Amino acid sequence: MPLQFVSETDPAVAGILSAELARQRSSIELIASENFTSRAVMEAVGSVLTNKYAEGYPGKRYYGGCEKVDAVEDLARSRACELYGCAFANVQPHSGAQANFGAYTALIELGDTVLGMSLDQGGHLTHGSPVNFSGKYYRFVAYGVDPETEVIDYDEVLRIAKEVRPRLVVAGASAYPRAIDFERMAGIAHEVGASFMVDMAHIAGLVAAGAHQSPLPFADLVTSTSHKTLRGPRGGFILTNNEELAKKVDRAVFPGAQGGPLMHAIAGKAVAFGEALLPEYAAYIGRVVENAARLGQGMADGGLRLVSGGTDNHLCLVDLTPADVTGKDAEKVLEEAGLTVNKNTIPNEPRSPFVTSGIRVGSAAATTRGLTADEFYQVGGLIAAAVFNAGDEALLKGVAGTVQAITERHPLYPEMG
Ligand code: DSN
Repeated sequence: MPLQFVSETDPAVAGILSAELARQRSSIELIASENFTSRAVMEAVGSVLTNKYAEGYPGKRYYGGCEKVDAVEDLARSRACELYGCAFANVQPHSGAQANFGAYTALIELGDTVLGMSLDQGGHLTHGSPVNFSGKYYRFVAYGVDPETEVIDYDEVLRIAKEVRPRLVVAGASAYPRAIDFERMAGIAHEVGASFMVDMAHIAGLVAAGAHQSPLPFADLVTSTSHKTLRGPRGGFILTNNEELAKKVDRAVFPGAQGGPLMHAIAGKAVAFGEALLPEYAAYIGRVVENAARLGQGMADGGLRLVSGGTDNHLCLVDLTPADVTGKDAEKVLEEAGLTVNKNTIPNEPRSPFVTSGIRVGSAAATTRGLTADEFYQVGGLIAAAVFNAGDEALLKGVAGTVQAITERHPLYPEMG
């Protein structure tokens, strides 16, 4: 469907929207935190619910006229609970960062000690980075990965936990290609008398489909985004089985951290949770995991090194050292060839986060688009060829041509015109 209204009233914005659709269509999206939502999710997000104020929760609002948005928030909450097998859900956080803000507020006091994975070893900004509220309001102590194996060393996490006696242990990552043993992490937290929280944002789709151990049986609170592997609209949510904590979470999100919820986004979350409950979704996630492995194999066969030697989930972290190119330069070269990735630090990173020695690539979005396992392997080879030959214009032109042919085989949102 073409842009019917905005192209009439605001050609400047319409032009940008059309150009972004063209960009998404003409490139292979490999940013591990992105995906392509269904048109149904987009319809919900672009609906009349954007007009409604609904501070509060279903049945307890500060505004009139909320019965319809109550119904959609109830639907989103109950579907989230069904999907993840838990008792309580708060679907109001505007983002993953807001979800983590709410979870910390519910679990701990300002200044408390928290153990979280360091950003430069695969963690997240909101897990204690000094430039983020988490690092400013709480005393975060970091764990990382073993320098040799590049996977989490749980004995080391326990050692640090015993030393610093945190009030809270946080598990979850944004650039970690391996499965995380949530049961083990919970055991560490409990051994030192700490609460345990999991930020499952990256792997929320894998957990929903049973392709990764669920954190729900082990964590006091689980936070997530809805737009990564889960394939919903942009936004966050918080899950728990603990009724007392659920009440604290509700107060922490509203009025603690946010005002009016984004009811159009909550409607989009309801649609996405409903889609993730279907058998087709589990099949999709199965392909995401297989395709990430094939993508990794293609890059490794092309001479690149995969951090930790491979992947168990939807992403690979790639050490570019063998190609003697920085993450920053690789991101640019690959973008020019139609392959969208992000530069990323690798464990024991010698360069700054603005330069880096690695890239992070994920399979969720291109799997939605329909790329096959063989095409993912081929794309892995193209990445390696491009970064090893970053100055070879003719070769890069060839890579761009192959990328274009793949994108043409898998039209994106063809009905959008
Ligand atoms: N910035 C997101 C990512 O790319 O992983 C996490 O919030």
